[in-house]
Amino acid sequence: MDVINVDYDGMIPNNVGLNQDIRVRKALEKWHPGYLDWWQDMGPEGFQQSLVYLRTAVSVDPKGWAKFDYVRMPEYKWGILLAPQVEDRKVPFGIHRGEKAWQEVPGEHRAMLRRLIVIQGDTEPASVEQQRHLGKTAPSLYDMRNLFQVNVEEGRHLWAMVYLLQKYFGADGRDEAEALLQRRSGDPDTPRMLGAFNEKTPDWLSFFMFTTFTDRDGKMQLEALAQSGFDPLSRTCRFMLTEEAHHMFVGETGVTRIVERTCQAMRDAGIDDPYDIDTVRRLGVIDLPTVQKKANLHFSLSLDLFGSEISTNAANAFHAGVKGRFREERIKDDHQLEGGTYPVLRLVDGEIAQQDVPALSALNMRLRDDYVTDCNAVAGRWNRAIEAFNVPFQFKLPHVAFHRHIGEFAEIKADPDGNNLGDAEWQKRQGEFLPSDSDRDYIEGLMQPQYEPGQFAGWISPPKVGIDNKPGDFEYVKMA
Ligand code: BYC
Repeated sequence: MDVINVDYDGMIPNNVGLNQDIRVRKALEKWHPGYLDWWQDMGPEGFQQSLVYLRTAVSVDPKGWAKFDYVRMPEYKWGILLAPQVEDRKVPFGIHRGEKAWQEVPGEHRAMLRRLIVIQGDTEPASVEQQRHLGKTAPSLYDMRNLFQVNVEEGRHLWAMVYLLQKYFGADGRDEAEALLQRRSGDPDTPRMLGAFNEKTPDWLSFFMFTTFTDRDGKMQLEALAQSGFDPLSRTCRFMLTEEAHHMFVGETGVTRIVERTCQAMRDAGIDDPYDIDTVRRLGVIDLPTVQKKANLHFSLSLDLFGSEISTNAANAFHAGVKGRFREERIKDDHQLEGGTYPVLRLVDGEIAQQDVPALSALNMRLRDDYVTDCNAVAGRWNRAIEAFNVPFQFKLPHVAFHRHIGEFAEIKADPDGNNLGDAEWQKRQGEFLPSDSDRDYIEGLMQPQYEPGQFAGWISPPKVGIDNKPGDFEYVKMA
């Protein structure tokens, strides 16, 4: 078996030797039609017959893993790709630290591993479902192509988790793989598992915020799972991270382009005050305070995805060697955390206070802290784009207590600075911090499609470079 180049002979491209693994191949071939039905029902609405200039993974070699070509989405080659095996890999943390990494699921950690793989798997189709209407309002063919690229790759990430379930978890795994095709984002009876994946992605600013903040949670969770002592999970997540980078690029640069367009329009019209919202909106661009509100919403929803600050689940997963920390190998400690402490923000007598708690129970908080650092760097880059236009406005990520539904701060109603407002004050003022109905209506009104090659909707700037270095007027999507 060639672990670098992908076998394209069978129905399912893979570098895991599926042709020799008849049981798993048959199970996946049986799952495939249900997946395609799901894609037709819940994948991008319209455009299924359009030719989209997509990248497909053809290798797991970091130097040249993808090829670009026109593809109809239902014919995309969703494959199963694992990063190459690291010879003699050891469990990097927890009670089993230093033992040989597991090639099979250890019986005592089976339920925990299955739960983590199912949760990870559930988010992938959920995001496709959330984004399925957006093609109809794409601000350009370039953006439409990026949306569909993200969608097909999230579909591939579902395949990646389903492979693990089918290969390593027997009948339970098969049932879970089926259930992943049954749940639906936002459905009151059969919702997706995590909160943020049941929210709407109603417009393109939301899409860019989602790919900035929620895909970045994906990055952190995948990094933590890539450390796993269960080697197939580690290898799967390592390769998924390669694709995830583009999703975050789409999000961050999407917001940058919106911000630049707004600043440019303000400059051209001689408007200095970014808070003069009505005047800015008359230019047909998205005012910066509204962009901030969307950031507040998507950042806070994404913080919930880290679970509770103090978590026995997370402690157990680390202790067992199943889920590690962000860049575990770069951390200088005993990698077992039996004695240490970690500072956690908590709600103590109604006040937000920092407390040292056992490090093992604070792992969700720690991963979230690493995430917040990463997000602050993004906000810094957006601010530099604003500074280039001398517009007096700076984005600021809200306090971690703001608008939370999970963990220490779920009970309080804090403003973006972390002041507890109480219910009545929050009801009165939430429209200052989160998109209001009129903000949403305004943005929705802007969402008119622009399908001419090289043309962009008036509220967003063109990108600096094309995908795969294509010229500005490249036809990224050929409509059917
Ligand atoms: N919503 O100890 P706790 C991505 C539940 S995104 C609903 O606080 P734990 C992507 C929890 O299940 C990354 N329920 O938390 C991005 C538990 O319930 P049970 C996806 C929640 O377990 C964009 C209870 O509360 N991957 O890839 O330490 C596009 C107490 O749990 C939530 C992963 O998340 C919530 N937000 O941590 C596409 C990695 N939070 O079981 C894709 C796998 C907690 O007691 N998952 N609960 O009934 C995990 O590592 C952990 O399960 C979590 C939660 C981080 C999610």
